[in-house]
Amino acid sequence: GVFSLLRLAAMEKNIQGIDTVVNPDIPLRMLDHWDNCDGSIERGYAGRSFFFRDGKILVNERTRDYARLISSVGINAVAINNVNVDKCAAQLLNESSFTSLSRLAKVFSGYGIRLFLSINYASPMLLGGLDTADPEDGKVKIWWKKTFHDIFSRVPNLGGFIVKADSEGCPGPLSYGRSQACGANFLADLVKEYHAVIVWRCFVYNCRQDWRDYTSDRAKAAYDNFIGFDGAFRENVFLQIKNGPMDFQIREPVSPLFGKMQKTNQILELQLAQEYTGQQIDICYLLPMFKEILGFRTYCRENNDTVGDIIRGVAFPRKHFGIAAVANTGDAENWTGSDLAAANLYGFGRLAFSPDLSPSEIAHEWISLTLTNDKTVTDVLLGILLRSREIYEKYTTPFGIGWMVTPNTHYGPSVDGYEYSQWGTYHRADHTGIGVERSSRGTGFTKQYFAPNTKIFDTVSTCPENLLLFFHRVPYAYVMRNGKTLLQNIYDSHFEGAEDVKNMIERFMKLKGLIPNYIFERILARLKLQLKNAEEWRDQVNTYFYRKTGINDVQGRKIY
Ligand code: GCW
Repeated sequence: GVFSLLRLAAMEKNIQGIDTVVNPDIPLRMLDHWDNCDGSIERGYAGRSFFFRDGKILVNERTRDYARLISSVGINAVAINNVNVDKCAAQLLNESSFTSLSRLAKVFSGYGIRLFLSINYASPMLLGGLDTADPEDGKVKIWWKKTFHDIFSRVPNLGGFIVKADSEGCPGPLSYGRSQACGANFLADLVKEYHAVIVWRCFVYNCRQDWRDYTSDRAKAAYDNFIGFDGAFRENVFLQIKNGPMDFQIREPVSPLFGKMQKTNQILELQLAQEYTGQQIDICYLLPMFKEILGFRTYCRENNDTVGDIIRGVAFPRKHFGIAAVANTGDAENWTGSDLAAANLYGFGRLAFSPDLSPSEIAHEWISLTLTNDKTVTDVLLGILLRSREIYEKYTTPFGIGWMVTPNTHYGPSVDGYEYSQWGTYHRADHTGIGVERSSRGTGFTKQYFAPNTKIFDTVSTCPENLLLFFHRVPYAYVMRNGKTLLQNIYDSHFEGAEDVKNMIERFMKLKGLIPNYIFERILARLKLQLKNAEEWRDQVNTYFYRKTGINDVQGRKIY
């Protein structure tokens, strides 16, 4: 309440006689930090961790500032460590960590935030010296029971644990022939007496695929691995589902698990850390994307069937729903490295609390609270933020194709970077066309949706064009709705995207003297890097397709 009063005051709104009640629609509103205990951050673009340094947990002024910061925007749960839990981070379950964790948890609880930890499924082996982590093994059960007893009796305000199991090399129940439900329920039963929950991630897929294999489709994996267990999970298990079926690309369809899992607690997982969306160098205001995801109609019921309805608990009568995002913070002075990336952190919290707010209202609030109410600044920054996602998409991977990034780092173009790798993220471009056919005539991914969506996505003429190449293999000569061929649209999109970045910089220059100079310079420095990146994407992608097809740009622009 106080924070919202402060917000109104900062926005110079009339607060006389104010009498409002605002309740959060989504009960669990969580930030997931991918911080490692050595102080590094997986996919971190804003400096080092402020939770860990050299194997130690940090609790200091910044911890309090952080708690206040995120509480002010509506967050009520935080997981402080990476879901990839190495041996060092596994020690968070050890006695030696409890004093610091307890201090941290107390700071959080002062701001209404519950602490979560990511745990390694094989902890009984890593920490307890056992030779197995099989959930059906008696010794394993005794080990976890004691471990949970110890940590819950020493660390207050602990909400539960996140588990990345059987995913990208992380251990899990599958290694012992046990199901995902068995693995999750086993832990859930043991933490129940502490009123804690198990957040179980659905990012389970084969990361050792053979690129020659046209029969398997990574997009289908999460659904295939979990749909059979709907209703089989305990009341205190939440499944955490990434927004799309692949992995936080600039555009993906919504995961078909939403709507299909009707008897299971769910958390929608988003990514604020801009791993595939510009790495907090390129501007990419993500709220338009988040809003689209919440608004997606699943057709699981006649009405109230959107993802937003599901995670608000309106679509299905269940108590436990949530929204989580991979955090984009670090020890950078401005928290997010890029000043404008802070709008994503702010916006995620606001949207989680009040999903009906629009991306533009949220951006407006953020500009007022962070910088100024000056009209020129507001107009320029609103214009930049609100178009930034579309621009990033234009110069990188339009029409839903995704990937084409530099392997490992995931910044900058490498069209075939993942094409012959094991990760299952192929575009399969040749001289005639591009894309994976995921319709009912292809891998059958579209059949994971309810019928109206299957139909829409199945048919090239009704498939949204911004997802055309996600769902279909399309010849370059295919004529799109604007009357131009797919190839010409690919060329145009990249030329325009890079041009848009130039215009964005021009508009931004008007802010000199209107916002603090050090902030102006910090943003400008990143914008210049963004332009270089955009030009690199434009030239590499266009050259790639020109060389594959030998077909000229109709406007005769420079392609190499
Ligand atoms: O996209 C991938 C990232 C990994 C990450 C993984 C996940 C934490 O590249 O760095 O690991 O997703 O979500 O588990």
